[in-house]
Amino acid sequence: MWKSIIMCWILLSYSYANNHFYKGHELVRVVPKTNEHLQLIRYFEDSLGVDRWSEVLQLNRDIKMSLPQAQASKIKKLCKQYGIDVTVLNNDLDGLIKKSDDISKQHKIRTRRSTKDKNSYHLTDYLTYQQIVKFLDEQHKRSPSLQNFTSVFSIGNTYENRSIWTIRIGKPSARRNILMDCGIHAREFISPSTCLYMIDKFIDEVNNRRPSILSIFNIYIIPLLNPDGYQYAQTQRRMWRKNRSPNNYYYGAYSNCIGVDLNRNFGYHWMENGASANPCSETYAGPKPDSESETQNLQKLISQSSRNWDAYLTFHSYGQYWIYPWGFASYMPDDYIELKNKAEIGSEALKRVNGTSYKIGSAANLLYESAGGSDDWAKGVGQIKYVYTVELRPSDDLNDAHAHFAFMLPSTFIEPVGQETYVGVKEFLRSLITSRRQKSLSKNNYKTEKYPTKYQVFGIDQHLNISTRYQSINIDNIKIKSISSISTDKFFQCDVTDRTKLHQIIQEQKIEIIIHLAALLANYADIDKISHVNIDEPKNIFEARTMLVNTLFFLN
Ligand code: 0X9
Ligand code: ZN
Repeated sequence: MWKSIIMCWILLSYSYANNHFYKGHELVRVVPKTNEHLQLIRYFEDSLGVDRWSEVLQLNRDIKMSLPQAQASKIKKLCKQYGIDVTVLNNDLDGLIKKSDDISKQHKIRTRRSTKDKNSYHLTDYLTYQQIVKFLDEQHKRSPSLQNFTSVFSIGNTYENRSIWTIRIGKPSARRNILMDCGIHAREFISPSTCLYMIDKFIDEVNNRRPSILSIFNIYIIPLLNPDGYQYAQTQRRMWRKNRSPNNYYYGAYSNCIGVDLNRNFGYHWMENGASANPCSETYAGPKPDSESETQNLQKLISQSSRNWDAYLTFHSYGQYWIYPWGFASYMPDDYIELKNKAEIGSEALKRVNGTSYKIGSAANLLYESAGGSDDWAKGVGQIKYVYTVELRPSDDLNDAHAHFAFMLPSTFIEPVGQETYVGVKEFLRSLITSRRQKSLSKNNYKTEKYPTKYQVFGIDQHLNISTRYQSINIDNIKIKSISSISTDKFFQCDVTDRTKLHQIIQEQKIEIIIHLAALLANYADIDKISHVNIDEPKNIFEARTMLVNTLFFLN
């Protein structure tokens, strides 16, 4: 009795901690009609703490975003000023989180009553990190006589020192390897639960001595790549996306904001598109490519030369997309037809289970351009041929009955999503066996691009009253007098490899703020370290503003 009262109290206080933060956050829908609208939305994301929930960022498409309470009226005013209609879908994100939690709690009570099967606890609840560790151990021990079919190991630790556990399932003689990961983004709870579902089912196959796929492939599954972020999302902030590494020393400037978006941190065309240099942004790419231990650990596993990977699948949510590279730019990999065909095979099989439809396409074309994803790295650097990001349920079509749950799918969905995804993935794997093995990208095809040396150097913006530390780059501290106050005559062209010239310009023009690359060059002699290029002329005032605010540096 007392035990249950204490449990209830713990549960209640957890939900309180989680929900409290989102009180008054508004969930809105906008439809950008012009490129200027798109830029304005990017600016909201990068500089006003707006969290875009919709995968797609394209003209004339619905975009769902959550607005922090403090900025909501300002953002809505700007939208009005620039002719963007705003529909408020929900004026309290708290309420939405609570609704999903309530459904999950009911589900837990119902399933606990209806089943005595101890092994299915991963279907009733989104497990904690500790429970996932225990689950892997139990799965490994499930059939002692077949124990060499599985092994559990850590690929390394996270910033907060948690092990990133991995399970290998397959006949020891299997020569080909498949890699899957889940939970790169903390708040996408349906992703780790789907990996756990698949682990359970693959091990069932081993036990039933039906290991046809598993005699050809060793399947490596990392059910939770970002355990620090996940734990934080489960206990503190349900919408947390990044990892938990602090950004308190950022090339000489400080930020109190925590976390790097791991899916912007991978060092292939890093920061070229759709990623932020602002540590407070949800899509902060990190201080440099591959800076995060979670990123490095995954890369180490992929790069182990003894392993020959046929495919890499990374599971996210939401939107129901089966996506192939590239994300950094909208052109296609040479072999995209093969990637597309196999995605079709997988998603058609998936659909046959519960009728769930997936859209297929390249990340940049189907969603938006964004660089630094694990998928692009796995293909571009890791040389894996079949690489996919699978965005699980719900759909992002607002007409879909479950779309409103977004990242907060109640636990009632764990089983159907796991079931259909498992079938889709298995069919996809079968298709790899039947098709003739393609030669993977030869190492020589991988070109290391030469970094251009011409960059924009921004002049001082009289309208920015900026204090001396990065941590104060909070839009309210910056005190923008007018958003349209930056004009292009304040930009100076300069070859930043010419450091004497750079400093001369800086002194002559009294430049105090320069963009990322130039600042890096000012601080670092080693030019090879610089892989971030963002050399486009800002197309309009929003892009200029966003680039400026996101890439501020101060020369002392
Ligand atoms: O933006 C992302 O990282 C992924 N969507 S999510 O809503 N789960 O955050 C999509 C990644 C697609 N791949 C690349 N852009 N490389
Ligand atoms: Zn994601």
